[in-house]
Amino acid sequence: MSHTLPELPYAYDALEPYIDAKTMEIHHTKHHQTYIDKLNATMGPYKDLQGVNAEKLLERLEDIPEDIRTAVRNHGGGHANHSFFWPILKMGVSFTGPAADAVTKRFGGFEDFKQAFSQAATLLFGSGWAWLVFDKDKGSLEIVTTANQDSPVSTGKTPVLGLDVWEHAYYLKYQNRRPEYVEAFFNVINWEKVNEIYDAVA
Ligand code: MN3
Repeated sequence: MSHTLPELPYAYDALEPYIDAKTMEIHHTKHHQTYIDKLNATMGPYKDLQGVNAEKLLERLEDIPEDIRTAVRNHGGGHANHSFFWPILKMGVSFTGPAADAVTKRFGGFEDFKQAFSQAATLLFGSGWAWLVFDKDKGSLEIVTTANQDSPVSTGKTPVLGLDVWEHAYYLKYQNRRPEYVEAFFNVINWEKVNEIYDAVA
């Protein structure tokens, strides 16, 4: 079983004007596809690992053979992170439901959460992701960032919401203005999907 590109649950222009259609198309068909192609090439000689989904591989990176561990971390991470990202985007979903309640309880309200998350996403140096995760050890929601395509699941944290802040995610429309892209993201968060994810992990 090889890894395949998941279909987007919406059209490329569905997030306009916040995230433009061209960026979505290139991001999905080129960037995400490339992570998948490289992950499949990496897994080629490892028949017993070929049927394992990317998140499961990332949850136990220490058990992955050393000669492919970095490739699994990068390309498996790229596949898992983008697969997580697409469904949590949608236009016009209101901040309500169990995840919203938990966010309000943890951070003091939507605006406080937005500020804390935006700061993390904006200050992250270089390429990576900002995340809202459920930390099972602490039993609470936390904001974390990861470098490159590292996944929170590799450190035992479960993503509830995530934002790709690689330049490829925003450069066509926003060029170097990452803070504007981060601001725009808050208009296209699919809180219905985030509620589903939160209910399954918390
Ligand atoms: Mn990306």
